[in-house]
Amino acid sequence: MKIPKDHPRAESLCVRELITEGMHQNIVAEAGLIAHGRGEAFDYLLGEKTPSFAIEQQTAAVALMLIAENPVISVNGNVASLCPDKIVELADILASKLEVNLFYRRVERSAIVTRKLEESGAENVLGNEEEFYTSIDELSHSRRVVDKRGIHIADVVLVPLEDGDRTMALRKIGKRVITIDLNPLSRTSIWSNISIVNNVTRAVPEMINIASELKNKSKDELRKIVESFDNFKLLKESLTFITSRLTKLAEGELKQPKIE
Ligand code: PTJ
Repeated sequence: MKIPKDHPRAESLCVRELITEGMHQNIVAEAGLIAHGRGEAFDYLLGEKTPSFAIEQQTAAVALMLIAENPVISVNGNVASLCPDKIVELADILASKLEVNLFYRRVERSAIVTRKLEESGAENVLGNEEEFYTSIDELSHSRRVVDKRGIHIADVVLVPLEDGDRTMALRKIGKRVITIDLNPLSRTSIWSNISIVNNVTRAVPEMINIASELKNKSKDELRKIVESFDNFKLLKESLTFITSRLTKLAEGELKQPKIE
């Protein structure tokens, strides 16, 4: 569908188009549409802008990726549809591997998601070659299949837009996990080492900018950023932010716009 540029929600509708188009191309799972709708609702509560606490979360996440020995970015259907170029660029600047890991895993879907990343410039996407498959025993569903060269040996895994089970499983096997999830109350956010409460479409490009600044810092400086980061303090801040925003709206800022 062609979105009229002057539509007041044009940006959001264009993103919806990306997701639905992604589903028709077999990149996005059907449930990915539901996940997207849930994300949209939380983004409304945030005001559809990056709050300052998210910049702090993103900075700690980038610092942790930069000091990691074996960083991996795990990609699912939604991320491959929403920001394929940017996720490839982020992996590049962070010297991170990219691995396709799907909740609703089907071999052909995994290959289509991989192709999408390759069309966006990725060179070595992991997660598709059977000879390198291994599994995370802590997980019962198909997401247990990981690549021996990627998530299996990673010390830090960035899982944008994730389900909570796998975050828990990755933590249990000793990985440090960074997530991007608009829902600060999700199991994903609660189980991560660093939870970024922001929209992937804003967080990923912002993380690229942060990475180009932090790349010149020493490992010691980066370690200090990570060590001083308190995940639960920031998660609570995200709740305070939403609550006070809603309170201000409820106490008067919410008004009907003038008809011109
Ligand atoms: O492609 P697959 O097969 O791996 O499946 C991917 C989905 C997303 C369908 C699967 O992982 C899933 O079912 O996830 P959940 O449990 O629905 O969780 C998705 C989370 O992402 C929810 O907490 C949403 O609020 C959040 N979310 C949705 N869209 C965005 C988002 N967070 C950040 N940015 C978004 N654009």
